[in-house]
Amino acid sequence: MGYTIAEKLIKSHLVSGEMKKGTEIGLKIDQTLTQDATGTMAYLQFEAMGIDRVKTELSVAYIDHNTLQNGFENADDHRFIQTVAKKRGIRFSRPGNGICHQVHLERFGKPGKTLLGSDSHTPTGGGIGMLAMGAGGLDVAVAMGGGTYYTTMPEIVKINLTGKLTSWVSAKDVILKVLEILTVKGGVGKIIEYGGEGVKTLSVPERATITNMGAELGATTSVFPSDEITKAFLKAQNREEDWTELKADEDAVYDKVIDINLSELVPLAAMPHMPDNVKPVDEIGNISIDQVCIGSCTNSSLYDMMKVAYILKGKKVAPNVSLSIAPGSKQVLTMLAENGALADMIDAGARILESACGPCIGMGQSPNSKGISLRTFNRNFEGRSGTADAGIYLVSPEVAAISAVKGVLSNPVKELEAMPEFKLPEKFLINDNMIEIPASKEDADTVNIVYGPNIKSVPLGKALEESISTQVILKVGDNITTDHIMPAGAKILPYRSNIPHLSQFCFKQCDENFSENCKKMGGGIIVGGQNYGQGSSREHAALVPLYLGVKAVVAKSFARIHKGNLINSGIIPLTFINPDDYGKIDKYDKVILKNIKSSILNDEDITLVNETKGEEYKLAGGFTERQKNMLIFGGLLNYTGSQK
Ligand code: MIC
Ligand code: SF4
Repeated sequence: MGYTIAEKLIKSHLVSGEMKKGTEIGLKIDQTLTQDATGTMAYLQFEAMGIDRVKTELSVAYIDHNTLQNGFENADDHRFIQTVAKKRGIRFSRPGNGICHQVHLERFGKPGKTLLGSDSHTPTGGGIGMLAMGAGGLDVAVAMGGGTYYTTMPEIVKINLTGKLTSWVSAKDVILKVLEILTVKGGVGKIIEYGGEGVKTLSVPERATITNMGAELGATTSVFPSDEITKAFLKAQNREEDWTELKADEDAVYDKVIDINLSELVPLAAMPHMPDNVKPVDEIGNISIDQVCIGSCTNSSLYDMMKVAYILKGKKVAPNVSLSIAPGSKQVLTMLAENGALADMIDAGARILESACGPCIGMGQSPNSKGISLRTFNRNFEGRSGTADAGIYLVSPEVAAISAVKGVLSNPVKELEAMPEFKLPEKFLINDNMIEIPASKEDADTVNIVYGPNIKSVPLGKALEESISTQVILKVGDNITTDHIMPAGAKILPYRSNIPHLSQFCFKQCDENFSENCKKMGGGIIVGGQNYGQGSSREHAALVPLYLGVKAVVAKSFARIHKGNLINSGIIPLTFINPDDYGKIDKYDKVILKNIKSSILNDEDITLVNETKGEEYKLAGGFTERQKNMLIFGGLLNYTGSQK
C-alpha cells in the first residue's frame, strides 16, 4: 500500500509512536516560527528551559501582530524578542518586513520539511509542500530546544480537485467551499491533502491561501504536492535548490475523498459570525457595506494584490466605504511600488497600511457601530474586529475590490469583463535586509536580553490533588473560540506578556463578571459544548484561566491546539461520555471531580459529582503517559523541572 503526501512527511520525521490513526506520534521539527503576540511568552518559556542555542535547522521570530505602538509595551516586547533571537540563534524579521506566514513562504519554506509555529495559520506552509502545524508557544519553545512535537496521528482526507477556476473566481472560494462542506469542526484530527488534475492550475500563493484557511476547519494541517509549479516559485525566489518533489503514491489510501470541480465554483462569502457560514455572493445579494479590508496571511500575496490593483485602476472607492489594503510583505509592497500598482490603489482612495496583521487581529480599522465589513481575512468571529456589533463577511480579494468600488457586496463575475491572465514574475524582488542574522555562538555571550517592565512571569500550575471540590464557574455553548476566551485587539494585545493584567478581559464577551467571579470564588471548572477552543493557537487562552484558578474544562469536544495548551498548563480537558449530561449542569453548581488523580493514572472513567443536583456524570480523559505526567505535575514546565 502506497503513502499519501502527509504520511510521507510524517514517516520521514517520526521519532516516536506508530502511524496508527488516533494514537500519539512524536515528530522531529526542522523549522520553527513565532510571531510577537505569542512570541514573548514562547521565548520566556524558552529562557525558563535554560537552553543556550536553538537546535532546529532554522528558527525565525517575526514581528507582525502588535505593531500599533500607542504605549511602550509593544515596543518593549519587540526589543525583548529581538535580543533573545540574537543571543539564541534565531533569525529576527523586523517590524515592516511582513506577516510571518507570507514572509516564511517567500523566503524560508522548504518542501519536505516540518514547520511548527506559534500561530494557528502556520499551515500556510502546506502550500509549498511542508508539514506545517500551529501549536502553543510552549510546544514551539520545546521544539526550538530540539524536543519532539507530539500530536495525534491524523486521518487523511483528500480533496480531489478537477477543472480550473473561471474568471474572477479564486483560491479563497475553494477554501470557503471546503468550509461549507466540512464546517469549522470537520477537520479536527485530520490532515487535508489536495490532489487531482486541478492542482496543476493553482500557483503557490493560491495553494497557500487554501492551506492557510484550513486552520478554520480545525485541521491539524493541509498540504499540497510539491511539483513543477512549486519549483518555479522557489526559482523566482532565488531558492531553486530548496525544491524537492513530493507527491502521493498512485495507490495511496485516504480516509475520505471529497471531489471539487474548480470550474463549477462561484464567488462565495462567509457570513457573520463563523467562517463556515458560507453562501454564494449572488444569494446574499447587494447588501450595503461600510468597510472593505484587503490583506492578512490568507490573501496578501503579490498575485492577490495585482488583481486588486487591476480592479481599482481608474476607479474610486464608493463614498460609503472605507477601503484599507495591507500588502503581506515588504517584498510584495516594494514590487507593487515599483510596478505602479500601488499608485493605482492609492489613486482609487485605498488607505495603505503597513505590511502586518493589522485589522485582522483588531489592531485598528474597527468598523463603525453595526457596520458591515468585507474582509479577505480568515476569521469573522463576533467582536474580533474590535466593534462588538459589526458584521464581518469573509470574501476573496476580487469580491472585496469590486465591492469597495460599487459600495455594495458585488459579484466580480457580473461586474467585470473577463479576467486577464495574472502571471507570477519570473524573479521576485529579493532583499532580506530586514531579517537580522543572530550572533555567532562565540559572540552570543556579549548579547544581553532586554526585559521591559511589562514582562511578568509565566504562571505555573499546581500538582494535582486526589479529588477536586469546586464549582462550575462558567457554562458556554458550541464552537467557543479562543477570541471568546482571551480576546485580542489593540487595547488588550500589548499585555500578552502580562497575564495578571490580561486576566480582567477573560471571557468578557460570554460573561461580564467571569474574571471577578473567579477571583472571588477561587476559580472552578468550565463546562463547554462541541469544538471548545477553536481558532487561535494563543496559549493565553489556557494560561489566563489557569491564573484565575480554572482547574478543568468539561466539554463535548475540543479543538486540537487548545487542548494541547490546556494540558501544557496543567488544566484538565475532559469530555462527556454521554453528551446529554451537558444539559444537566448549570453555572454555579457545586461539583466534585472524585478521585481524579487515580482515575487519570489508571485510565479509568472520571466521575463528576454534581452536589447541587444530586447527580453523577461519567467523563473521559484518554491521556497518554506523557500527558498524564503533565497533568499530575501541574503542567509541562513543572514536569520538565521535576526531571532535572
Ligand atoms: C489569530 O489570527 O487569531 C492570531 C492572532 O494570529 C493567533 C495567534 C495569537 O493569538 O497570537 C493565531 O491564529 O494563532
Ligand atoms: Fe495575523 Fe490575521 Fe494571519 Fe492571525 S490570521 S497571523 S492575525 S494576519
